[in-house]
Amino acid sequence: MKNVEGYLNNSRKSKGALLFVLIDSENDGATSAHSLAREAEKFGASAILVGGSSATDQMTMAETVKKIKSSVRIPVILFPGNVTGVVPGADAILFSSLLNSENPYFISQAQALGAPNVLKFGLEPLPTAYIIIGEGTTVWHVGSVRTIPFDKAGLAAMYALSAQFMGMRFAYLEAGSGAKSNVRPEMVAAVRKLFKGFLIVGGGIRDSKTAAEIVRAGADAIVIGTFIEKGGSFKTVSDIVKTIQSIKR
Ligand code: 1GP
Repeated sequence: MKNVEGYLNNSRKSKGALLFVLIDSENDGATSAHSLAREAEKFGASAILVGGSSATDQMTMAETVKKIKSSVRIPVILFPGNVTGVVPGADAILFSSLLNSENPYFISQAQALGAPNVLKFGLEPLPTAYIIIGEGTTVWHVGSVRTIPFDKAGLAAMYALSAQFMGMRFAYLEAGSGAKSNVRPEMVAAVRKLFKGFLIVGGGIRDSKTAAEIVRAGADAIVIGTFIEKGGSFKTVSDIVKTIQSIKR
């Protein structure tokens, strides 16, 4: 797909808030990654994200992306945790800077190392401010994160405003895969006030009530990974899609 950014912005306008399904390329669950992706599309997901902070096997990732790409029509977007997450065959990449990392590697160095392959593989870069909330998750550990507590909405909003000023067109508020708590709606609302771009929220979302609160607070898309990977019902996924698409901003 050409112009994934245009597709996402148009879908946001025409459908309401969107669901992205995250598939870990090293998913070893009972259902294959491409079958999960196909189901996700059937039940209303608008994009498939492939990646994860501990997915480091580039060959498996490339193979998984290829299979998913041939199984769905919605865009396949890489969600890299490191340079190893840059592989051919996807439509686009969340070209992210982990703004609240204490390690410059995750803010700009991995990006410099990964950029030539983004160009070489013809991936559409979606400039994304990646902001991790809370602590104790894998992404928090791997990304050397300077913790933003769940109740410090103002801190997240400061980072989001800086992303706005730096020209990033996407921001991703991340509680971490399998997080016990999701990002609170109050924080989403504080970020929404200042960030004008496409706002993605993920981590620990498993039901339509939570998804609805986050969307009402201003998210353009929510991300669900663990719930689906662990065999959560697609009926719930379908309810989530219907609920978030019915919320008008
Ligand atoms: C993780 O935000 C995503 O990067 C999805 O989180 O796996 O908790 O749904 P979950």
